[in-house]
Amino acid sequence: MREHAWLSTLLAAGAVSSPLGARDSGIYTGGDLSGCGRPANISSSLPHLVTSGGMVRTYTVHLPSNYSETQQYPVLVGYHGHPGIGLFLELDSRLDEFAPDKIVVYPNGVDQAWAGANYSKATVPQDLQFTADLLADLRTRYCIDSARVYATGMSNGAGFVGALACNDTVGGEFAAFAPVAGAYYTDAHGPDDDGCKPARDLTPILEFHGGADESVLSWWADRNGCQAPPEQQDSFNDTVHHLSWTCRGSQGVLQHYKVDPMSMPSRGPLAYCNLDSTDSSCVTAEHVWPSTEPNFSQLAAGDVPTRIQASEIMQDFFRRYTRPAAAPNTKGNTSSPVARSTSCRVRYLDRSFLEASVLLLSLLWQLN
Ligand SMILES: *[C@@H]1O[C@H](CO)[C@@H](O)[C@H](O)[C@H]1NC(C)=O
Ligand SMILES: *[C@@H]1O[C@H](CO)[C@@H](O)[C@H](O)[C@H]1NC(C)=O
Ligand SMILES: *[C@@H]1O[C@H](CO)[C@@H](O)[C@H](O)[C@H]1NC(C)=O
Ligand SMILES: *[C@@H]1O[C@H](CO)[C@@H](O)[C@H](O)[C@H]1NC(C)=O
Ligand SMILES: *[C@@H]1O[C@H](CO)[C@@H](O)[C@H](O)[C@H]1NC(C)=O
Ligand SMILES: *[C@@H]1O[C@H](CO)[C@@H](O)[C@H](O)[C@H]1NC(C)=O
Ligand SMILES: CC(=O)N[C@H]1CO[C@H](CO)[C@@H](O)[C@@H]1O
Repeated sequence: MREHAWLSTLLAAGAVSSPLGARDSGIYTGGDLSGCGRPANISSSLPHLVTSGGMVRTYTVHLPSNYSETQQYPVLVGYHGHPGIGLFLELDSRLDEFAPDKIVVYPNGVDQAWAGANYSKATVPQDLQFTADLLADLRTRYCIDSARVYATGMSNGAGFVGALACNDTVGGEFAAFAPVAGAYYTDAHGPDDDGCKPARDLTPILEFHGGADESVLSWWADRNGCQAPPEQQDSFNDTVHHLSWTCRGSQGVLQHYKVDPMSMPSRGPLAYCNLDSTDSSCVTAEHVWPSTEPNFSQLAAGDVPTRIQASEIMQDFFRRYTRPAAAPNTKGNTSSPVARSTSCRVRYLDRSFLEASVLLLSLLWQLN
């Protein structure tokens, strides 16, 4: 298609600017632009199928409501928790509503899990490769700003976001990471472990947790060359703690929101806590997606809403980061391109069938 090649050339030359503003010369402008100029069906939420590592993998996509194939959009990939599917994270986090400017992607793990845990069916290299294949597939379908690709995830999915942040090839495709209530199975051996090879000297990470083991954070502080101690702000009557590190001269590259865990409130899990409430049973969030309205992960955990809205806070964090062009990394060579699976074939499934099954699954999941 000549028209499309012409558009790609224009975009590559920067003649058509990103909807989010101009770029600095030090910013990554590579990435496949073949999806630019290709009209997309905005109302379709059909899952995309990608063959990766010999398996057929799936992901769903939410386009901005005013998506235009001549503009490049940032991407947010959200990894669900276990047991779960992308739709659960979508319902729980409402990321596409909190990130209306981004193409929001919900991939599905193998057997409702992401790699790293002892129950995971896929291996870490398989799920990393799936992420690489997913991004490659996405770039051929939609007009992507490859300098603004972000990752978030919940619990087991957040643990996998940690594995991504530790990867110097496909991990390097991401500008920033925001894991929520992560179970970090793969990053478990300290800051100098060979298994963690971040793509760049600075890895922007915003992490949310109730009462987590904070060693992984201190390792990232070490890897990012952050100053100790971090700045700490306590709010909501000292129940929400925000830690922010300055790393290699850059403020807030590593941030942490800790919402104090509380015992199960006597009023029961369905109670709705008013944000202005002074009732201390209204602060919780051990292993949930922090949101100010009750959501599924909170209900499932017998929890109540939190004072903070993770889906919103992470957008402000992502907005600050763009993938740098070069990777002045002392730890590894990041200039090598991300490999794609050799057999990358894509198909569609019938939407109504899938949606019905997914709805049924989500109902079963809630009853669990
Ligand atoms: C777009 O997707 C919707 C929902 O899947 C479908 O009903 C509609 O026919 C599609 N439109 C086009 C032009 O493909
Ligand atoms: C598209 O929608 C987003 C989110 O609502 C808005 O911020 C942006 O300005 C819109 N862009 C255009 C070109 O209308
Ligand atoms: C998986 O690991 C958890 C601890 O993280 C442990 O409690 C559980 O027994 C393990 N399960 C298997 C099947 O190894
Ligand atoms: C990073 O992920 C790729 C898969 O895209 C894999 O081939 C490579 O071994 C991983 N690197 C590390 C350090 O884990
Ligand atoms: C703050 O916490 C203290 C101690 O738990 C409690 O006495 C006080 O009422 C709380 N104040 C507000 C505004 O929640
Ligand atoms: C980094 O990788 C690229 C592509 O594989 C290679 O051309 C280059 O020589 C490597 N650089 C270093 C410093 O190893
Ligand atoms: C972020 C957020 O508030 N998410 C949702 C949690 O789930 C409930 C039930 O669907 C929604 O009402 C919330 O908006």
